Amino acid sequence: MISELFDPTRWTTVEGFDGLTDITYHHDLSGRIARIAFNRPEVRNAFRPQTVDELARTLTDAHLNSTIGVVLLTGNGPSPKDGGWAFCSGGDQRIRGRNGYQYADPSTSSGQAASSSGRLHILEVQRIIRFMPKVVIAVIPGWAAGGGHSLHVVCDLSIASAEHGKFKQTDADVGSFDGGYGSAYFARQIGQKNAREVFFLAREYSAQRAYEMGAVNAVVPHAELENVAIEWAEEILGKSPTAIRMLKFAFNAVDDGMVGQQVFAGEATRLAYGTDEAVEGRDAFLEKRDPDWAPFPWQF
Ligand code: S0N
Repeated sequence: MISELFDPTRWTTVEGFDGLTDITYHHDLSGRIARIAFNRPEVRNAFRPQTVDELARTLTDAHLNSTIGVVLLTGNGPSPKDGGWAFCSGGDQRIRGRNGYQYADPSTSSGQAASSSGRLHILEVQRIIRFMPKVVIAVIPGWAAGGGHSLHVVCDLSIASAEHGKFKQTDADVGSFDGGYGSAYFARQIGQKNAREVFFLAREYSAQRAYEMGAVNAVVPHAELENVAIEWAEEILGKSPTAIRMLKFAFNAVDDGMVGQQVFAGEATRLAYGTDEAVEGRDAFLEKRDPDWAPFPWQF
Protein backbone atom coordinates (compact mmCIF):
# COMPACT_ATOMS: atom_id res chain seq x y z
CA MET A 1 0.00 0.00 0.00
CA ILE A 2 1.37 3.42 -1.00
CA SER A 3 -1.16 5.50 0.89
CA GLU A 4 -4.64 5.00 2.27
CA LEU A 5 -5.67 8.05 0.28
CA PHE A 6 -4.19 6.78 -2.99
CA ASP A 7 -6.70 5.21 -5.37
CA PRO A 8 -4.64 2.87 -7.59
CA THR A 9 -7.40 2.68 -10.20
CA ARG A 10 -6.86 6.35 -11.04
CA TRP A 11 -3.08 6.30 -11.45
CA THR A 12 -0.35 4.59 -13.42
CA THR A 13 3.36 4.38 -12.62
CA VAL A 14 5.63 6.38 -14.89
CA GLU A 15 8.00 4.48 -17.15
CA GLY A 16 11.69 4.92 -16.45
CA PHE A 17 11.21 5.66 -12.74
CA ASP A 18 11.33 2.11 -11.35
CA GLY A 19 14.28 2.70 -9.03
CA LEU A 20 12.72 5.38 -6.82
CA THR A 21 13.07 4.61 -3.11
CA ASP A 22 12.08 7.78 -1.27
CA ILE A 23 9.17 9.03 -3.32
CA THR A 24 6.48 7.62 -5.61
CA TYR A 25 5.64 9.06 -9.02
CA HIS A 26 2.40 8.52 -10.93
CA HIS A 27 0.40 10.04 -13.76
CA ASP A 28 -3.39 9.94 -13.82
CA LEU A 29 -5.02 7.90 -16.57
CA SER A 30 -5.47 10.98 -18.79
CA GLY A 31 -1.74 11.68 -18.49
CA ARG A 32 -2.48 15.30 -17.50
CA ILE A 33 -1.98 15.18 -13.73
CA ALA A 34 1.23 14.05 -12.00
CA ARG A 35 1.26 12.77 -8.42
CA ILE A 36 4.58 12.98 -6.62
CA ALA A 37 4.58 11.73 -3.03
CA PHE A 38 7.15 11.56 -0.25
CA ASN A 39 7.37 7.93 0.74
CA ARG A 40 9.15 7.87 4.11
CA PRO A 41 6.12 7.89 6.42
CA GLU A 42 8.09 6.30 9.29
CA VAL A 43 10.00 9.61 9.67
CA ARG A 44 7.03 11.89 8.86
CA ASN A 45 8.31 12.03 5.26
CA ALA A 46 11.55 13.82 6.14
CA PHE A 47 13.83 14.31 3.15
CA ARG A 48 17.43 13.21 2.79
CA PRO A 49 19.67 14.04 -0.23
CA GLN A 50 18.41 10.93 -2.07
CA THR A 51 14.82 12.14 -1.58
CA VAL A 52 15.70 15.57 -2.92
CA ASP A 53 17.42 14.04 -5.97
CA GLU A 54 14.32 11.98 -6.71
CA LEU A 55 12.04 14.96 -6.22
CA ALA A 56 14.14 17.05 -8.60
CA ARG A 57 14.11 14.25 -11.20
CA THR A 58 10.36 13.67 -11.12
CA LEU A 59 9.42 17.35 -10.90
CA THR A 60 11.66 18.05 -13.88
CA ASP A 61 10.04 15.19 -15.77
CA ALA A 62 6.60 16.64 -15.05
CA HIS A 63 7.85 20.09 -16.03
CA LEU A 64 9.13 18.86 -19.40
CA ASN A 65 6.07 16.70 -20.17
CA SER A 66 3.84 18.88 -22.35
CA THR A 67 0.74 16.82 -21.52
CA ILE A 68 1.02 17.38 -17.75
CA GLY A 69 -0.70 20.56 -16.57
CA VAL A 70 -0.98 20.05 -12.81
CA VAL A 71 1.30 18.39 -10.27
CA LEU A 72 0.02 17.13 -6.92
CA LEU A 73 2.81 17.08 -4.33
CA THR A 74 1.84 14.99 -1.30
CA GLY A 75 3.04 12.54 1.33
CA ASN A 76 2.22 8.86 1.53
CA GLY A 77 0.95 7.45 4.79
CA PRO A 78 0.08 6.64 7.42
CA SER A 79 3.24 5.73 9.27
CA PRO A 80 3.49 1.98 9.84
CA LYS A 81 4.98 2.78 13.26
CA ASP A 82 2.24 4.85 14.86
CA GLY A 83 -0.37 5.68 12.20
CA GLY A 84 0.73 9.34 11.99
CA TRP A 85 0.27 11.33 8.79
CA ALA A 86 2.68 13.75 7.15
CA PHE A 87 3.13 15.87 4.07
CA CYS A 88 6.81 16.39 4.87
CA SER A 89 8.80 17.15 8.03
CA GLY A 90 11.78 18.76 6.29
CA GLY A 91 15.42 17.76 6.35
CA ASP A 92 16.23 14.40 7.96
CA GLN A 93 17.92 15.54 11.16
CA ARG A 94 19.61 12.18 11.70
CA ILE A 95 21.97 12.74 8.77
CA ARG A 96 22.48 16.46 9.10
CA GLY A 97 26.19 17.24 9.23
CA ARG A 98 28.06 20.46 9.82
CA ASN A 99 27.87 21.50 6.18
CA GLY A 100 24.65 19.93 4.95
CA TYR A 101 22.85 16.61 4.72
CA GLN A 102 24.89 13.47 4.02
CA TYR A 103 24.17 10.79 1.45
CA ALA A 104 23.59 7.41 3.07
CA ASP A 105 25.14 5.37 0.26
CA PRO A 106 28.23 5.80 -1.88
CA SER A 107 26.17 6.01 -5.04
CA THR A 108 22.85 7.79 -5.30
CA SER A 109 19.83 7.76 -7.56
CA SER A 110 21.35 10.70 -9.40
CA GLY A 111 24.58 8.79 -9.86
CA GLN A 112 26.37 11.36 -7.77
CA ALA A 113 29.11 10.04 -5.56
CA ALA A 114 28.81 10.68 -1.86
CA SER A 115 31.39 13.01 -0.43
CA SER A 116 32.37 14.42 2.91
CA SER A 117 30.67 17.59 1.76
CA GLY A 118 26.95 17.62 2.53
CA ARG A 119 24.24 18.70 0.15
CA LEU A 120 21.83 21.60 0.66
CA HIS A 121 19.72 21.34 -2.43
CA ILE A 122 16.09 21.42 -1.35
CA LEU A 123 16.20 25.06 -2.46
CA GLU A 124 16.82 23.82 -6.03
CA VAL A 125 13.58 21.86 -5.75
CA GLN A 126 11.79 24.98 -4.51
CA ARG A 127 12.98 26.76 -7.66
CA ILE A 128 11.77 23.93 -9.92
CA ILE A 129 8.30 24.26 -8.37
CA ARG A 130 8.41 28.04 -8.57
CA PHE A 131 9.52 28.26 -12.20
CA MET A 132 7.56 25.31 -13.58
CA PRO A 133 4.82 26.65 -15.89
CA LYS A 134 2.33 24.21 -14.42
CA VAL A 135 0.19 24.48 -11.30
CA VAL A 136 1.69 22.65 -8.32
CA ILE A 137 -0.77 21.79 -5.55
CA ALA A 138 0.46 20.80 -2.08
CA VAL A 139 -1.89 18.05 -0.90
CA ILE A 140 -1.32 17.95 2.85
CA PRO A 141 -2.51 14.80 4.64
CA GLY A 142 -0.62 15.47 7.89
CA TRP A 143 2.39 17.35 9.20
CA ALA A 144 4.00 20.12 7.15
CA ALA A 145 7.01 21.02 9.30
CA GLY A 146 10.40 22.71 8.84
CA GLY A 147 11.55 22.42 5.22
CA GLY A 148 8.31 20.56 4.49
CA HIS A 149 6.40 23.65 5.58
CA SER A 150 8.51 25.72 3.19
CA LEU A 151 7.69 23.36 0.32
CA HIS A 152 3.96 23.89 0.82
CA VAL A 153 4.59 27.64 0.94
CA VAL A 154 6.27 27.57 -2.46
CA CYS A 155 3.52 25.45 -4.08
CA ASP A 156 0.87 27.40 -5.98
CA LEU A 157 -2.04 26.07 -3.94
CA SER A 158 -2.42 24.08 -0.69
CA ILE A 159 -5.25 21.75 0.32
CA ALA A 160 -5.11 20.23 3.80
CA SER A 161 -6.73 17.35 5.66
CA ALA A 162 -9.19 18.66 8.28
CA GLU A 163 -8.41 15.86 10.73
CA HIS A 164 -4.65 15.39 10.30
CA GLY A 165 -3.30 18.50 8.55
CA LYS A 166 -0.87 20.22 10.95
CA PHE A 167 1.63 23.00 10.45
CA LYS A 168 4.74 23.93 12.39
CA GLN A 169 7.79 25.90 11.39
CA THR A 170 10.48 24.25 13.50
CA ASP A 171 13.49 25.91 11.88
CA ALA A 172 14.33 28.02 14.92
CA ASP A 173 14.01 24.98 17.18
CA VAL A 174 16.67 23.01 15.30
CA GLY A 175 19.08 25.80 14.32
CA SER A 176 17.95 25.94 10.70
CA PHE A 177 16.52 28.79 8.66
CA ASP A 178 14.95 29.13 5.26
CA GLY A 179 15.54 32.82 4.62
CA GLY A 180 14.01 32.78 1.13
CA TYR A 181 10.59 31.63 0.03
CA GLY A 182 10.01 29.67 3.25
CA SER A 183 9.98 32.84 5.39
CA ALA A 184 10.07 36.07 3.36
CA TYR A 185 7.63 34.88 0.71
CA PHE A 186 5.49 33.25 3.43
CA ALA A 187 5.18 36.71 5.00
CA ARG A 188 3.89 38.02 1.66
CA GLN A 189 1.20 35.33 1.83
CA ILE A 190 -0.02 35.66 5.41
CA GLY A 191 1.39 39.01 6.56
CA GLN A 192 4.49 39.93 8.55
CA LYS A 193 3.02 39.57 12.04
CA ASN A 194 1.57 36.13 11.37
CA ALA A 195 4.71 34.85 9.61
CA ARG A 196 6.98 36.09 12.39
CA GLU A 197 4.76 34.38 14.96
CA VAL A 198 4.91 31.08 13.05
CA PHE A 199 8.72 31.20 12.88
CA PHE A 200 9.64 32.84 16.19
CA LEU A 201 7.30 30.79 18.37
CA ALA A 202 7.40 27.56 16.34
CA ARG A 203 3.95 26.59 17.55
CA GLU A 204 1.67 23.94 16.12
CA TYR A 205 -1.23 25.16 13.93
CA SER A 206 -4.30 23.19 12.86
CA ALA A 207 -5.36 23.09 9.24
CA GLN A 208 -8.30 25.31 10.14
CA ARG A 209 -6.03 27.94 11.75
CA ALA A 210 -3.69 27.80 8.74
CA TYR A 211 -6.73 28.41 6.53
CA GLU A 212 -7.79 31.38 8.65
CA MET A 213 -4.28 32.84 8.32
CA GLY A 214 -4.42 32.49 4.54
CA ALA A 215 -1.71 29.82 4.44
CA VAL A 216 -3.89 27.15 2.81
CA ASN A 217 -6.66 27.38 0.23
CA ALA A 218 -8.99 24.68 1.53
CA VAL A 219 -9.48 22.26 4.41
CA VAL A 220 -11.31 19.08 3.46
CA PRO A 221 -12.25 15.79 5.14
CA HIS A 222 -9.21 13.52 5.26
CA ALA A 223 -10.80 10.71 3.23
CA GLU A 224 -11.69 13.20 0.48
CA LEU A 225 -8.28 14.91 0.29
CA GLU A 226 -6.94 13.38 -2.93
CA ASN A 227 -10.38 13.37 -4.58
CA VAL A 228 -10.71 17.10 -3.97
CA ALA A 229 -7.15 17.71 -5.20
CA ILE A 230 -7.95 15.82 -8.42
CA GLU A 231 -11.18 17.83 -8.82
CA TRP A 232 -9.22 21.07 -8.48
CA ALA A 233 -6.62 19.80 -10.95
CA GLU A 234 -9.31 18.87 -13.48
CA GLU A 235 -10.92 22.28 -13.12
CA ILE A 236 -7.56 23.96 -13.78
CA LEU A 237 -6.97 21.67 -16.77
CA GLY A 238 -10.16 23.12 -18.30
CA LYS A 239 -8.44 26.51 -18.57
CA SER A 240 -6.13 27.97 -21.21
CA PRO A 241 -2.59 26.59 -20.68
CA THR A 242 -1.03 29.84 -21.93
CA ALA A 243 -3.19 31.98 -19.64
CA ILE A 244 -2.27 29.79 -16.65
CA ARG A 245 1.48 29.90 -17.36
CA MET A 246 1.44 33.68 -17.92
CA LEU A 247 -0.60 34.19 -14.74
CA LYS A 248 1.72 31.99 -12.65
CA PHE A 249 4.77 33.92 -13.84
CA ALA A 250 2.96 37.25 -13.40
CA PHE A 251 2.13 36.33 -9.79
CA ASN A 252 5.77 35.32 -9.26
CA ALA A 253 7.41 38.28 -11.00
CA VAL A 254 6.70 40.90 -8.36
CA ASP A 255 8.55 38.87 -5.71
CA ASP A 256 11.29 37.37 -7.90
CA GLY A 257 13.15 40.52 -8.95
CA MET A 258 15.13 40.38 -12.18
CA VAL A 259 14.74 36.60 -12.38
CA GLY A 260 10.96 37.03 -12.18
CA GLN A 261 11.11 39.59 -14.98
CA GLN A 262 13.38 37.28 -16.99
CA VAL A 263 10.99 34.33 -16.68
CA PHE A 264 7.91 36.42 -17.51
CA ALA A 265 9.71 38.13 -20.40
CA GLY A 266 10.87 34.77 -21.75
CA GLU A 267 7.24 33.72 -22.01
CA ALA A 268 6.39 37.04 -23.71
CA THR A 269 9.16 36.33 -26.23
CA ARG A 270 7.75 32.87 -26.85
CA LEU A 271 4.35 34.46 -27.61
CA ALA A 272 5.98 37.07 -29.86
CA TYR A 273 7.75 34.32 -31.84
CA GLY A 274 4.29 33.16 -32.89
CA THR A 275 3.47 36.47 -34.65
CA ASP A 276 3.91 37.19 -38.37
CA GLU A 277 5.98 40.19 -37.35
CA ALA A 278 8.63 38.08 -35.61
CA VAL A 279 8.57 35.55 -38.45
CA GLU A 280 9.29 38.44 -40.88
CA GLY A 281 12.33 39.45 -38.78
CA ARG A 282 13.70 35.92 -38.81
CA ASP A 283 13.00 35.37 -42.54
CA ALA A 284 14.57 38.71 -43.52
CA PHE A 285 17.78 37.72 -41.72
CA LEU A 286 17.87 34.26 -43.29
CA GLU A 287 17.09 35.69 -46.76
CA LYS A 288 19.71 38.45 -46.33
CA ARG A 289 17.26 41.30 -47.01
CA ASP A 290 15.89 44.24 -45.07
CA PRO A 291 12.81 43.32 -43.01
CA ASP A 292 9.50 44.74 -44.24
CA TRP A 293 7.70 46.00 -41.16
CA ALA A 294 5.04 47.87 -43.17
CA PRO A 295 2.22 45.38 -42.49
CA PHE A 296 2.77 45.71 -38.74
CA PRO A 297 1.27 48.87 -37.21
CA TRP A 298 2.56 50.72 -34.15
CA GLN A 299 -0.37 49.60 -32.04
CA PHE A 300 -2.06 52.06 -29.70
C1 S0N B 1 6.92 16.79 12.39
C2 S0N B 1 6.77 16.65 13.89
C3 S0N B 1 6.18 17.93 14.50
C4 S0N B 1 5.79 15.47 14.14
O1 S0N B 1 5.67 15.22 15.52
P1 S0N B 1 5.02 13.83 16.02
O2 S0N B 1 3.75 13.58 15.28
O3 S0N B 1 4.95 13.88 17.51
O4 S0N B 1 6.01 12.66 15.53
P2 S0N B 1 7.47 12.29 16.08
O5 S0N B 1 7.33 11.23 17.12
O6 S0N B 1 8.22 13.50 16.46
O7 S0N B 1 8.12 11.69 14.75
C5 S0N B 1 7.85 10.36 14.34
C6 S0N B 1 9.16 9.75 13.89
O8 S0N B 1 9.65 10.51 12.80
C7 S0N B 1 10.96 11.01 13.09
N1 S0N B 1 11.11 12.32 12.43
C8 S0N B 1 10.20 13.28 12.31
N2 S0N B 1 10.70 14.33 11.66
C9 S0N B 1 11.96 14.01 11.35
C10 S0N B 1 13.00 14.70 10.67
N3 S0N B 1 12.83 15.94 10.14
N4 S0N B 1 14.20 14.08 10.54
C11 S0N B 1 14.38 12.84 11.04
N5 S0N B 1 13.43 12.14 11.68
C12 S0N B 1 12.24 12.72 11.85
C13 S0N B 1 10.98 11.13 14.58
O9 S0N B 1 12.31 11.18 15.06
C14 S0N B 1 10.23 9.87 14.98
O10 S0N B 1 11.10 8.78 14.83
P3 S0N B 1 11.13 7.59 15.92
O11 S0N B 1 9.79 6.92 15.79
O12 S0N B 1 12.26 6.72 15.49
O13 S0N B 1 11.32 8.26 17.25
C15 S0N B 1 8.10 16.31 14.60
O14 S0N B 1 8.51 15.03 14.22
C16 S0N B 1 9.18 17.28 14.27
O15 S0N B 1 9.24 18.37 14.83
N6 S0N B 1 10.05 16.88 13.35
C17 S0N B 1 11.26 17.66 13.03
C18 S0N B 1 10.92 18.79 12.10
C19 S0N B 1 12.19 19.58 11.77
O16 S0N B 1 12.74 20.21 12.63
N7 S0N B 1 12.65 19.49 10.54
C20 S0N B 1 13.90 20.08 10.11
C21 S0N B 1 13.79 21.60 9.86
N8 S0N B 1 14.85 22.04 9.00
C22 S0N B 1 14.80 21.71 7.71
O17 S0N B 1 13.88 21.11 7.20
C23 S0N B 1 15.95 22.17 6.85
C24 S0N B 1 15.44 22.73 5.56
C25 S0N B 1 16.46 22.76 4.55
O18 S0N B 1 16.79 21.68 4.11
C26 S0N B 1 17.04 24.03 4.12
C27 S0N B 1 16.45 25.21 4.42
C28 S0N B 1 17.00 26.42 4.00
C29 S0N B 1 18.19 26.39 3.31
C30 S0N B 1 18.77 25.19 2.99
C31 S0N B 1 18.20 24.02 3.41
C32 S0N B 1 18.83 22.75 3.12
O19 S0N B 1 19.21 22.11 4.10
O20 S0N B 1 18.88 22.39 1.91
